[in-house]
Amino acid sequence: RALEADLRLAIERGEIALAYQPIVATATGQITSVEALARWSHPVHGPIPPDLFVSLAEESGLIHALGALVLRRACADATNFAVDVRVAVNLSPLQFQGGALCEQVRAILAETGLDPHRLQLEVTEGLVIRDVEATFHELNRLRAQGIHIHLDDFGVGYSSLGYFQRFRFDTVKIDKSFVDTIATSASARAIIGAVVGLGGALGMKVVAEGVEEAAQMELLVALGCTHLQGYLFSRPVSAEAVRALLAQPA
Ligand code: G
Ligand code: G
Ligand code: MN
Ligand code: NA
Repeated sequence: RALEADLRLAIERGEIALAYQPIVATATGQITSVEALARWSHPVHGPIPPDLFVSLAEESGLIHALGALVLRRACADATNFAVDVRVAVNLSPLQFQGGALCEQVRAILAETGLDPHRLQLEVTEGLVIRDVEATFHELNRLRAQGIHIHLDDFGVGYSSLGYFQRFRFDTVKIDKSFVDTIATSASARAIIGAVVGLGGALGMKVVAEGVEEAAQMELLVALGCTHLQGYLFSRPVSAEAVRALLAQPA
C-alpha cells in the first residue's frame, strides 16, 4: 500500500529514470538499437527492482501512467541518439487493455518528433493469451504506423507457433535462460538453432539476450543469431552514457 502510494507520486513527479542497454548486430558489431529499462530509486528504500514496481503498477492500475511516462521519455531521449539507432520499449500486456494504446503511441511520436520507424515495442508471450483478436488487431495498427514489434522473452511463456502465422513480428528475442545454459546444454543449442531457422524463414531478426561471456557469444554467432544483447557488450546505462557509446566506432 505505502509503496503503491510512493510509486504513484514518483510517476506523477516523473521520478522514474530510464537506463538503456545496447543491442548489437552480429555481422557488424554495431549498436543498432537500445532497450529502455525503467528504474525507480525510492527516497528511503533505494533502488526498487523493476520486476517489483512494474507488477505493483500492473496490480494498481498505475501501469498506464507508467507506460506513458516510459514511452514519452524513451522517444524524447531517442531523438538525441544517432539517427540510425532505434529504441526498444517494453510494454505490459495490460497496456493493450482499453484500446487506447495505438492513439497514445501516435500522440507521443508526434509530440516528441521521433520517426515511428525508430520505435520498437517489446511484447511478451503473455500478451496474447488474453484477447487474441483484439491484441493482434492492436499490434497490426501499431505496425501500420511503421513501428517494429519484438516478441520478448521467447521460449519461456505460453506462446504457440501459430502466433507467427497470424502476426509478423519483426524480431524475436530468445530468453536469457537458453543463453545461460548454451555452453553445457545441447538442447539449449538445438532450441536456439531452431528459433534462428524459424526467424530466417519468416524474415524475423533473432536477438539473443543476456549474453555475458565471449564463449556464449561465439556459440550464438555460430548458431546464426542476428543480434546480441547482454552485459558482455554493455550493462543498461544512462541516456548520456549510451549517447557516448553510440558516438564511438564499433
Ligand atoms: O533490468 P531489468 O531488471 O531492467 O528488468 C526487469 C524486468 O522488468 C524485465 O522483464 C523488463 O522487461 C521489465 N521492465 C523494465 N522496464 C520496463 C518498462 O518500462 N515497462 C515494462 N512493462 N517492463 C519493464
Ligand atoms: O525481460 P526483458 O528482456 O525485457 O528484461 C531484460 C532484463 O535482462 C533486464 O533486467 C536487464 O537488466 C537484464 N539483462 C540484460 N542483459 C543481461 C545480462 O547479460 N545478464 C543478466 N544477468 N541480466 C541481463
Ligand atoms: Mn525486453
Ligand atoms: Na527478455
